[in-house]
This record gives sequence, structure tokens and C-alpha cells, in this order.
Amino acid sequence: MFITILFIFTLNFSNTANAQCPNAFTFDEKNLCADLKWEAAEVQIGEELMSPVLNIGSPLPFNTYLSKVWVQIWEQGDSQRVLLFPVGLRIVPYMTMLDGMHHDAFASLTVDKDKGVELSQMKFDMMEGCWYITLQAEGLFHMIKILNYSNLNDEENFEQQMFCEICTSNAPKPDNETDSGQGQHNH
Ligand SMILES: [Cu+2]
Repeated sequence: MFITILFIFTLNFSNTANAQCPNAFTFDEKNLCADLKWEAAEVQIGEELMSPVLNIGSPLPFNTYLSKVWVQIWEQGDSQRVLLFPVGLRIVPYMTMLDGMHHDAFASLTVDKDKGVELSQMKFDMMEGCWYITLQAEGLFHMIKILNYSNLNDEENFEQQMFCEICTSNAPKPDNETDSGQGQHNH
């Protein structure tokens, strides 16, 4: 019950207070914001879906989706949101797991000066864990939680979030953590 209340509070907080700067972080002594713009996932056979898609493992290989997202970074307080591409900042898919085996995952990166950094070819496979997009550098480990998989219903998405609540406590020195819900919540 406590976890449920905490979860709902976190969602509401992220919808309002963080609207201007969905993911605040500091890099190279600059206060920056990041946001995720999900794109249609790539699939060779099967129906088209928006990213993020959680690959639930059956029937393989037909329902394996490769998720795709634009990551946009700008300076806090810049209402124009002029895109920045900080040198030395790594943008990496990441998973925290129940068994403590936290790990990076592959993404193919493309830079577009008008759209940001695109991460594609991301294979979010279902495990006993929680997927993130992380911003990494020396002294920085900012985790953006992935919410609302397009192929899961509310109850299944909630179950995935429970892994986030449980698995993240022993993640490597996170400076903070935010949600990538982007107003897609159903309440
Ligand atoms: Cu994993």
C-alpha cells in the first residue's frame, strides 16, 4: 500500500512541477534539462507500435521491437529550448535488476542539430528489472525512468514500475531520478 501511494505521488509530482524541465541535471557546471521524444518502434514483422516497447519474449522472433527516441538537452530556464550537445556526456540505455546485475544496453546514436540525439536499435527485453535512459559522465549518473510501454496495459505497466521501485535502491550513485511519462498517464 505504501509503495502504491508513493508511486502515485511521484507521477503527479512529475506531471506538474517538472513540466518546464522534465529531467534536471548538472554537467560541466551547467544546469541542464533533458527530455525524451519517443518515435515509432522498428519491427520487421508485426503491427507498428510507438516506442517504448517491452519485448515480452513470445512468440519470438516476430514480436521483437527496436525502440527509438530523440533525447533533447537544453539549458535550464531557456524557454526557447535551444538544443545543446555537451561533449563528453554519454547517453546510454540502462537496466537495474532484482538480482543486482545492473547493466548498460546497446543503442545506435545519431545526431541531428534540429532534433537532438537519436537513440535507435534499443531492445528493451522483459527481465526482472527496470529500464532507464541514463546520462553518464564522471560524477554524473542521471537516470530517466522508462514509463508506459505502448504494448502493455495499465496493470502491466504498473507491475514494471514496481521493479523500478524495488531495483533502483542499489543502483550506482544516482544523482537523482525522474520519469519519462510526458503526460501520457491515463489519470
Ligand atoms: Cu537486465
